[in-house]
Amino acid sequence: MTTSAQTERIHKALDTFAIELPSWGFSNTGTRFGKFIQDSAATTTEEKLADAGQVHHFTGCCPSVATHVLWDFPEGLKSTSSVIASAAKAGVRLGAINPNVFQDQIYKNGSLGNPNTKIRQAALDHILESVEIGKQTGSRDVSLWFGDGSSYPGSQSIRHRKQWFTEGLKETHAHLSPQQRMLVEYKPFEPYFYHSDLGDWGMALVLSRHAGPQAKVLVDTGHHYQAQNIEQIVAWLLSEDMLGGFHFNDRRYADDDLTFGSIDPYQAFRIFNEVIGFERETGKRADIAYMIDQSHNLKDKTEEMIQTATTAQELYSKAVLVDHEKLTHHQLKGELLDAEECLKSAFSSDVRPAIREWRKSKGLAEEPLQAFRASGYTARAEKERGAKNKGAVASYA
Ligand code: PSV
Ligand code: MN
Repeated sequence: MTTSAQTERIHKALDTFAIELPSWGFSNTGTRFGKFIQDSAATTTEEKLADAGQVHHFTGCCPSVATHVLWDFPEGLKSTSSVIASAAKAGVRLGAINPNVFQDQIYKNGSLGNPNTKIRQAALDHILESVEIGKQTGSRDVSLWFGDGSSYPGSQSIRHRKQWFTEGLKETHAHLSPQQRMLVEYKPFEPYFYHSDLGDWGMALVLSRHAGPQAKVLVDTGHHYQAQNIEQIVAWLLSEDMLGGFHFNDRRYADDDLTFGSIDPYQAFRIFNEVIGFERETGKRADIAYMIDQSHNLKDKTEEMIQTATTAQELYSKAVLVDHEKLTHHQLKGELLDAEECLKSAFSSDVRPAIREWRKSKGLAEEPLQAFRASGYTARAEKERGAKNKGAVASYA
């Protein structure tokens, strides 16, 4: 149990803690070996937003949804008003807009890093259309991930591609409204396996700085090598005012898209601890978009998002309990063991009763997952969408 002062601290923190859902986490997706179809999975953008609305309805902490332009705005800018209407109907707003410059056939050798000028231009046109979509949806962030890279040494000029990326991202920045930001995401490998143009946070940082002041780095927790210290990257980006957002998920081998906090919850806690420590020390709120980037093939999708959002609330609440004054004192005195224990005691606190109380005070169910299950939503979705999803299997086979 937490003390009443601790409970109060958690409640205050939860009042402002929001985490964005990915639209792509609600439809049937798979691995390159196949898909396991769920009858209740969303089959349209409207259904994806409706499911996201359920997650927000039961957790109270997921008011916005990130979309992927190619998957959610099939007619680009022309689709905007209908997607906005579907979001409003579902009780959520549209969050980060994600252009897709990795899927079309033309992108075999990359997008903004492609040696072919025309393909670079096609990628830029799509990104600029996404910027315009963002203006219409009132989304603050255009979230950029590039699959660009190469799989064979010598097959591409790493330096030329860096230059082309610099130019493309500068041009993108020039089209942002003063309210917009562009978030630049990095990933060490996949879909290419020799070099990735934006392979790590240093590359994303350099390119963001060249692009302009509204460009910030996005840290996807799954996009690191096995032993990398992610909280250190977070601390450095924060101190440079260059951290724009997170894509939360967990990983064991590569970019596994496992449930956030399911493999290494202590790491997720340490990441939150860096953010909260920074905020307390500077007295200002870190301007960060917390987003989930997971797409589950095995667990029920809506249930899984509820599980992820509530896990994030728990890990964030634990980090809120770190006594930073005490921690700094131990650090300055060189009291290593006490400093470490200070972190560990916050991590091992049971924050669940305090979170349940917070939910009660907001008129939410104390156990969102149970309440969602009891609502019968999944059974209704199975009935309404089952045939469409089964049809998709037939066409897939
Ligand atoms: C790429 O692995 C990534 O993390 C990017 O954020 C994409 O937008 C997302 O996954 C979905 O493909
Ligand atoms: Mn991501």
